[in-house]
Amino acid sequence: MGLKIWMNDGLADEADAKVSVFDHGLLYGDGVFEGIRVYNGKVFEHDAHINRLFTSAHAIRLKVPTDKETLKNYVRQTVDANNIKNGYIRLIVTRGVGTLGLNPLICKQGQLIIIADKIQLYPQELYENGLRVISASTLRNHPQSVPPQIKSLNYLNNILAKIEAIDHNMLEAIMYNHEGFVAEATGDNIFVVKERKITTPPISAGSLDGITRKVVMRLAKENGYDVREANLARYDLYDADEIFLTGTAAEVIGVVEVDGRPIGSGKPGPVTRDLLSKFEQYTRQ
Ligand code: PXG
Repeated sequence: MGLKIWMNDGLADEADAKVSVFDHGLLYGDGVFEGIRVYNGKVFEHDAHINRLFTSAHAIRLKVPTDKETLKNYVRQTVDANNIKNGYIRLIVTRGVGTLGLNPLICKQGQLIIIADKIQLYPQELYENGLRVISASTLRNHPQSVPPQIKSLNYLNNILAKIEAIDHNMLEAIMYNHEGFVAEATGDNIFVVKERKITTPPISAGSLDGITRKVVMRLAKENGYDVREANLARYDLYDADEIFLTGTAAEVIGVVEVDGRPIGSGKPGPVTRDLLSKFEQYTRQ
């Protein structure tokens, strides 16, 4: 028995959930997506994800083929149809069927796909011992090229950096912008802790406006931490007491080595562990 997949205006069996080879999502990576968690049967930060999808679509002049409330309803129906209590939702809007030319305006109707499935998590051991990462030589997309705030179906920028990580037997890489400042990891935002002050690069440094990032910043502030947005250089990573990443899949995970240099004690530090525990409490309440 396969999954039930939402295709445009109704549920389809996984075996029948197919897109055209002329879909510009496939031909050009022309489309947008979201990755969303389900915790205890509840869609986490549902409005924020729907809003970001619409904003991404707006930025590429793609019309989402439904309104926000209806889309939320489709998401819930897909979660229920697959009986997902704790899992992962992938929401995709492609440009739809067109011709072999680039012109997106020929595509008459965006293609909506919603997948609700189990989630592939990092092993628990990595939350206890932390991730080792490298600095990618691949720079984050220039904001005047493909703005990194757009969660587009074209992830080649991040994939090239991910390949560098894999080549070093690592799971993540840090991406820098064209000015040399830290942007984010390939699929997660980044935070640095120095003398208990928490810093994350501003979105203008070339990061996705992460929803986990926003929640973690709020939880940290509510718990008395000094949280700020500021540009970070590679040296600030080497000199950090702690580094952690945030994202829908990873939640909050410590980084214990950057480019062969141990960070802090070489284990996820107290602030990282505290914020992971606060985030878990918040999401599983
Ligand atoms: N930066 C990038 C480039 C991302 O793709 C984040 C930051 C974190 O954003 P959120 O809103 O999730 O806190 C992302 C999100 C996966 C996966 O399967 C990756 C993401 C989201 C969901 C699943 O690796 N990346």
